Amino acid sequence: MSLNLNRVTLRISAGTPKQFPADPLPQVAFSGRSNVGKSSLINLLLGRKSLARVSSAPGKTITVNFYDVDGRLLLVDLPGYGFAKRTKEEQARWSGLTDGYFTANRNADRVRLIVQLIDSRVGPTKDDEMMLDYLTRTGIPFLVVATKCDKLNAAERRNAETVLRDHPLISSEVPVIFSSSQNGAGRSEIWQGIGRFTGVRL
Ligand SMILES: Nc1nc2c(ncn2[C@@H]2O[C@H](COP(=O)(O)OP(=O)(O)O)[C@@H](O)[C@H]2O)c(=O)[nH]1
Ligand SMILES: [Mg+2]
Repeated sequence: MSLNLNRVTLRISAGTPKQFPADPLPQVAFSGRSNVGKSSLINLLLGRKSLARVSSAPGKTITVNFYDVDGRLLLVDLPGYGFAKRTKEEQARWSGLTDGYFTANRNADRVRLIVQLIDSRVGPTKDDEMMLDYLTRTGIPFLVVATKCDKLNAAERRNAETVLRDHPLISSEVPVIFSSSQNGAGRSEIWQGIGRFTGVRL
């Protein structure tokens, strides 16, 4: 049976790793800088306008949001990073949740794929590079999604492709997909990647 995208719910907005769901569904997590377009991408993938909150005040909420897709898959919105105005306390909360997700998670073996978002206009920031390095060390497969590609002209797009493709922390087997939540670019390729790494039939 193919995935029914009319059956999507926010399972939990977890403020501590203890609240992470314990059930054995495969998980796909979305990681990226605050404001990179994570919530917009999740909405695009799920065909919803505002299931995941799209914020104009980035970095305000530090939670891990689990979306149950048709009882067969969890899409996980990780808290954004690179938010300059965070206090030490907020930064510690971010680390606790992120480390908790990748290591202390009872279901760490259910994490099948990380979708690492990078703003296509900006390219990898120092924080993105730290995350790419961290992801590489977890050994969990990841793909790179270059967001907001609707804002690039053809020359900028070619340049962004080269920068990402040639980046030392993005090896040649890592897919790089350009996306736009405005015009839907990348949606089917990202779903294909999710299907391939989770074994879930789309
Ligand atoms: N032009 C354009 N803007 C986008 C795109 N994706 C997100 N945005 C805008 O970027 C801002 C941050 O998006 P959001 O999804 O909340 O980012 P998050 O903090 O990573 O979850 C919002 O103003 C969005 O409308 C995109 O593909 N194209
Ligand atoms: Mg968000």
